[in-house]
Amino acid sequence: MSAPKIDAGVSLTAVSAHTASLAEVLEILDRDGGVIVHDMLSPATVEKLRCELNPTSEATAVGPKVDNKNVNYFWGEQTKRFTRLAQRSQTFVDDVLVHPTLIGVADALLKPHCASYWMNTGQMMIVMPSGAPQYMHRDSDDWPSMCGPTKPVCQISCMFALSDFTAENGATRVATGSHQWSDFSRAAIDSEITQAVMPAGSGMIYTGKTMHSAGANKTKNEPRYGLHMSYLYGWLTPEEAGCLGVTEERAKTFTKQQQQLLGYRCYDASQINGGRLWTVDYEDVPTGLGWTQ
Ligand SMILES: O=C(O)CCC(=O)C(=O)O
Repeated sequence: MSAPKIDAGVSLTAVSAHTASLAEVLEILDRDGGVIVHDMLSPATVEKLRCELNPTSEATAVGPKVDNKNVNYFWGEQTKRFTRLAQRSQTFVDDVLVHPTLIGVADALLKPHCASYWMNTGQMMIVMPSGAPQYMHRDSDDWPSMCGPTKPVCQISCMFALSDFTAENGATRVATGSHQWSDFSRAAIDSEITQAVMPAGSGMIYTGKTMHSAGANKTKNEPRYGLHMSYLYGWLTPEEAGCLGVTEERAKTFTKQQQQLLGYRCYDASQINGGRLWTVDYEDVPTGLGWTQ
């Protein structure tokens, strides 16, 4: 099935995880730089994630965490953020980290350039009432020499809605088509920006080259619960030190794929004429650490 035949424009196209093929998702992503996929998570899964992460959501303070004005503004003075989701939520490990739609997209777009990819970060982004809009950016700006009009996509992201995302409560803003601009130094103008308005359980999948930001939360009492999940080439340094955020004891219970994504496996490019990275005593991580199982 091919993507709905609408002209590429400002608005994001939405499809259903129940009916959309991977080819359709990839076609829209390639055209617009972002695609909303409804029902990626069931209501029960959203509820479990919210419950498992709630103690940390409650305990996390809003706003600045470092002594740098720009970083604090970027993170959001009224935004609660925390990572280590694989340590804090089994549902994250089972239903988000290895979500089949995301793995399908990451396999298609990242695997041609790496032997394996890993988690860039899994991050709660809770924009609290009166939160200001974040400035527009590209996630791949973190690796400047990898972010430009002619560069391949080195990162794939998804913003999951764990509460309804509305225009008022800070739904992610997206400059559709910005992944294909010939000039990455130019700013987006208002008429080029839309918002990922979507019900809880949906995800907005976007590339590291797509300009976007958190929207303003203009409500008085409605936090916007977003869960960001992203993947990165296995030979680039991720934003989050995934394996340091999860105890070895817990990581041993995960599947090989989950371990790989969290940095509990080495990056092995020996089959494609590359080397082995992220080893322990020259061994794959579990062997080097002396795991018996
Ligand atoms: O919260 C959002 O909607 C987007 C946040 C974001 O893009 C970021 O923090 O990098």
